[in-house]
Amino acid sequence: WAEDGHDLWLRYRPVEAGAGYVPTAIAPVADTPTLRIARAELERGLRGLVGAAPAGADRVILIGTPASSPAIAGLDLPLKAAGEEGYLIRSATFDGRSATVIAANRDIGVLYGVFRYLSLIQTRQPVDNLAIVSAPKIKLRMLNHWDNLDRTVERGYAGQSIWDWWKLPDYADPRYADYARANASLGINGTVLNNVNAKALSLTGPWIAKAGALATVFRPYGIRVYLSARFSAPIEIGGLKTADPRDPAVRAFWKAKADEIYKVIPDFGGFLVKANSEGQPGPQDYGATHADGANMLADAVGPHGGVVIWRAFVYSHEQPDDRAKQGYAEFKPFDGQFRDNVVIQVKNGAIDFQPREPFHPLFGAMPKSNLGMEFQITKEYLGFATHLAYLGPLYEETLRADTQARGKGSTVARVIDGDLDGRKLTAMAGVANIGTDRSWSGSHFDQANWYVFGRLAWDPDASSRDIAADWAKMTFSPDPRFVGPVVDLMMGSRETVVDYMTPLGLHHQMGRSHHYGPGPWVAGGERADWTSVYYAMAGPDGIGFDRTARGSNAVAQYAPAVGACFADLRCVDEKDLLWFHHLPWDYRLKSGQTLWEGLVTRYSRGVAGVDAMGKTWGDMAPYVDAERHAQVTAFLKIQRREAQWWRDASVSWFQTFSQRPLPAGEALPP
Ligand code: GCW
Repeated sequence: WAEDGHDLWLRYRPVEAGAGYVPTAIAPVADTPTLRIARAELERGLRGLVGAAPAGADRVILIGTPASSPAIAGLDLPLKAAGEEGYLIRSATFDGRSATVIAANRDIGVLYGVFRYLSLIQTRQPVDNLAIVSAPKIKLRMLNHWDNLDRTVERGYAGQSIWDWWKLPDYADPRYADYARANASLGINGTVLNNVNAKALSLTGPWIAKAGALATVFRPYGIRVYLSARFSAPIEIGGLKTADPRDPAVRAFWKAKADEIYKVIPDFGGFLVKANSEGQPGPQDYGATHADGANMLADAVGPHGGVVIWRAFVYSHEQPDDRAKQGYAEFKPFDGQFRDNVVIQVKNGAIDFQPREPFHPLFGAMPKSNLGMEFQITKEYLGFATHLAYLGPLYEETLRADTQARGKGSTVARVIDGDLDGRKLTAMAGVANIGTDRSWSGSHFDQANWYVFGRLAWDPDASSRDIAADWAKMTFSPDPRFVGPVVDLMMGSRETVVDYMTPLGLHHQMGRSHHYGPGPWVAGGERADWTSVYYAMAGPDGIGFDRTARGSNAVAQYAPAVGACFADLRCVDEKDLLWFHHLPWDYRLKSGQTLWEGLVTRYSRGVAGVDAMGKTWGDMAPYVDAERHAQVTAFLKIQRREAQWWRDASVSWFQTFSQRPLPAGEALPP
């Protein structure tokens, strides 16, 4: 069949002869919606990987919960560690046959366990002597779709929205179940259907019914539906004159709206809100606070078990201060004032999903609030769908960063999994890269970013390299001659993009508003603080944004030891140099090069990095079907050309300020 990528990492192609796996029978499974799906998945996977079990097969798999399976109840398994969503996989003997048991406290854990078991075979690990227990460390593992009601997708590069609103609720496209299945294979358990730049229309009856139809498809896969809420909805669809969260009529509107939604979607997850940011309405329009706004909505959904996810991505051009400081400045003072069912969703960095950002200063700074992580899976600032950039290392870098909020070892991962401050309601969201594209994500390698996001949401301490290896084996080939080079390629790919776009801590140098390609010269306009020139601060004297005490003092928003390090040229990592410092062109880097030379060298290194990826990929032809191999090859050519474009444009532009010659061996086109 067509290798168009639609199967994602769930391809289940036959294992090589002699790999040592044998056909296995599946013991009878209780008939519940989720267990039916789990059984079908197991059957599909096993049949594809190792073939159908012959009658009387001497190996058997038992799946279920103690409540649904007397056999499993009889095994008296230590299921406590599996929690509400986790699972246990054990090799055992049952009725004299050798058996594998996949057990959980709830049906959804069984489904997750089935996917895990199949992945063991997909990645060619032994399955004879298993003793696995796994439970998610984060409670809400969610995708955020920036999908509009007209099916365009903000910052989407993979076609239209997969939500076919026009035909909903009457027709449920089979893609919805495929989508739920893929997400369940990663343990993702929530999805926000519509863009955070929300329309009030999405909260009207007909649209609630459409969301309800999707929720019905997703439910047996353990996925809850959420909606982005427009803060001014009480005016737009409620006939009110205000959306002031302190106004009783406004509060009543939201309570009634929540009741209406829960009638249709009894397990509705809750609201995601972007308020008072980039022109969106919010409580500050009425002199009220983020806490007032979030708590009002929390009170509306709380009685139904819902949550409010309130974004900390706030900034406005009317605020003259460094944009990087605004989120912290607006939220930190309200620590402890948000309801228990509110999550403050914080982007990984303080500006906006750049190829590299230091971790957001809010992590560790609000111990009395639920702080969730927001990563971007779609590559708004990293070359859209064609540039190959595996984001695992980006996510991992943020998760492992040490906030030092409670001394050394206070990693961002421990903030968001609740461990550091004993928080129970924990969350990690990824802005989806999913669309109607045949390969779902716009390119084959962009599937890896969806995959690694899901895996890290389950376990934020997992290794992005291990995850890349699993993905590469499942998606392409488990042949070590493929996996070794391709995992190395993936692991280096994001740094390569950093090199040719924004080396040494530069940021936001992309073209205006579309964010594709170089635009370091972008300046002025209504919002000077949104532009490249403002972020690079290049001039005859040097380059970089001074966030030390001499400049915007953004470093003061971090724990003292962390801020002191960022501010200190002897301590700050050169990867973040120009994020925190404005330095002369002749400043000496650790390598002994001047800053100017080091910049140029890094841009060139980025171009060379794409060349190297192209070579490696070329060598992989024997291990990959021609169809997918050709697409990746073509996209790498685009990336090579555009890396050069980035380098040449950036070096030319900055040379007008540095007024220095290029280092030996470097040249620009005439
Ligand atoms: O990354 C920026 C994008 C906007 C986006 C905004 C946000 C949804 O350029 O398109 O709007 O951030 O996260 O709210």
